[in-house]
Amino acid sequence: MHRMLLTTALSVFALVAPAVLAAEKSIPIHAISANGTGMGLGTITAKDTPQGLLLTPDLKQVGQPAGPRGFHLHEKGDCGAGPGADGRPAPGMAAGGHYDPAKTGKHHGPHAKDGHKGDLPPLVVNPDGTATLPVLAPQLKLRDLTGKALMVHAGGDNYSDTPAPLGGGGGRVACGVIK
Ligand SMILES: [Cu+2]
Repeated sequence: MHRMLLTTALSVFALVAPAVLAAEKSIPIHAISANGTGMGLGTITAKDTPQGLLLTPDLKQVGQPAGPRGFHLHEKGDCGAGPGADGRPAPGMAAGGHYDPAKTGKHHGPHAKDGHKGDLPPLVVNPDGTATLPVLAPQLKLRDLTGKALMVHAGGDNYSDTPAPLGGGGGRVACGVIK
């Protein structure tokens, strides 16, 4: 009898567990510097919805300024430092560029079909340094995230390569590797 119950419980678990595990991902986010990955800032939870990928931040101490920050899916799952524009180590450069499977080379934002697939809506930092406002990425699915990195930039994002490349967000300040 016990054995039957256990077998039943195990088969129910086997059926349900993969669906539960696949339904969302909690991605740990860290401050980054030219020395590599630093303090943990919290998590961003990613979940598929009928409208697209929902990313819900639960972050603290993201730093100033408050307001919208450039936020993207970068192509490599590595938040380490790498050569910056001047060749010296710069934060988060090991994550590579924005996820761009179609090789468009264009930064046009989360709704455009002719640009980086990894362009996300901006991450809003509250005046107290927390970030809690969810964003929706209509062209991404949870499975697109595996093996890449979420990146938060120092400045905003105008969804254009002008006047500055890649939305003008500049340096990389926080990052999370997606397993
Ligand atoms: Cu970026």
